[in-house]
Amino acid sequence: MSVRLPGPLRAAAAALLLAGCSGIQTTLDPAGDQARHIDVVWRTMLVVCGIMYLLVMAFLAWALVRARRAPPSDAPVTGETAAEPAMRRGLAGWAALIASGLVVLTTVSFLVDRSLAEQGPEPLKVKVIANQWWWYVEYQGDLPSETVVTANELHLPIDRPAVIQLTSNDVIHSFWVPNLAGKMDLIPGRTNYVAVTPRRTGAFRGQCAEFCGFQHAKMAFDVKVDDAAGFEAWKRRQIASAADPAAPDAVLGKQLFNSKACVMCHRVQGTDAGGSTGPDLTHLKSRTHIAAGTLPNDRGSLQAWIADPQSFKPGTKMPRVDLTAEELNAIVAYLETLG
Ligand code: HEC
Ligand SMILES: [Cu+2]
Repeated sequence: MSVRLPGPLRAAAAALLLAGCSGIQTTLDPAGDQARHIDVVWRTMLVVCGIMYLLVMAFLAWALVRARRAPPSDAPVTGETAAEPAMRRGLAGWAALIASGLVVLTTVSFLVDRSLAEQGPEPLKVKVIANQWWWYVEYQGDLPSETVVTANELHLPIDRPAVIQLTSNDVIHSFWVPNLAGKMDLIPGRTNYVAVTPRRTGAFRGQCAEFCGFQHAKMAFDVKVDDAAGFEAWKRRQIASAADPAAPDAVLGKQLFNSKACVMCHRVQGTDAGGSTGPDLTHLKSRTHIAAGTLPNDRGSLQAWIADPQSFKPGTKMPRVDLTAEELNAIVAYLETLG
């Protein structure tokens, strides 16, 4: 459903409506079916309400001009004046116009609401569990050994419907990738679903859209839409266990990681680390950001984050673990091998 305008008018409308509206976190640059449908509602509302507004303003201006022109009269009004039948017709027309505007808005939002609830055939299933303040992401495989677990990053293949199953471990959060779909709450003890069918490859940004505590603003995630082959390749890499480090400092780092508190909260598949209160780190380096979009995933940020997580994300559930500079260096050298 899209409005077709003649060429030049289209270009003007596009310039007006879209100037500066493209981006990786905006509803105005849809990259999937659901976001495109929501965009139709938005544009319909803008056009219908815009026309109504202009009409009201035009009549108001007309009435003001007429009132000034009319000769002052003190004579009491009795009976029906000559203008009244015309006014009655005008009012009826106005009421009909408002009613049809509302009917258009209701119909469009009803149809779009229905389309948002539809799940495509054989959708890809992804499980997302919200935590204060990060996202657990899981792709179930046919076998338990094919299950992919990651964090703060969602990978989707283009043109394939996906259903994202949403729940929460603590408070209510809201899952929102504006370029792909609308918001959906993640509620403890309840499972919600959101359907997304990406139609454009690229990187997008999601954000928790429900105030969930101190670090609500630092609860973002990356969304990567890839072609089918790229997605499968990513999945295969994620299924693999972490490779054993070879460099001496990384070997030491692995030992330290597994003997310090890190091991209680983080999982590294294929090692003794099996904690689940924090993000899975098996393929940490394959991700773009750490701490839910808070810092870029580079050596310096990892070092700074582990040295003092609270200074980047006050209140975060990752405590400061006492480490010497050498220990910190070794642990980061180990984490850098988790590709
Ligand atoms: C009490 C549990 C706990 C301990 C102990 C802990 N962490 Fe964490 N860690 C977390 C949580 C929770 C997060 C998510 C923080 C956030 O984004 O708010 C996290 C995030 C991280 C991240 C960023 C991961 C990502 O993908 O965003 C790294 C790297 C990390 N921790 C490494 C370590 C290392 C190394 C140690 C040991 C020195 C350690 N953690 C100790 C709970 C813990
Ligand atoms: Cu949240």
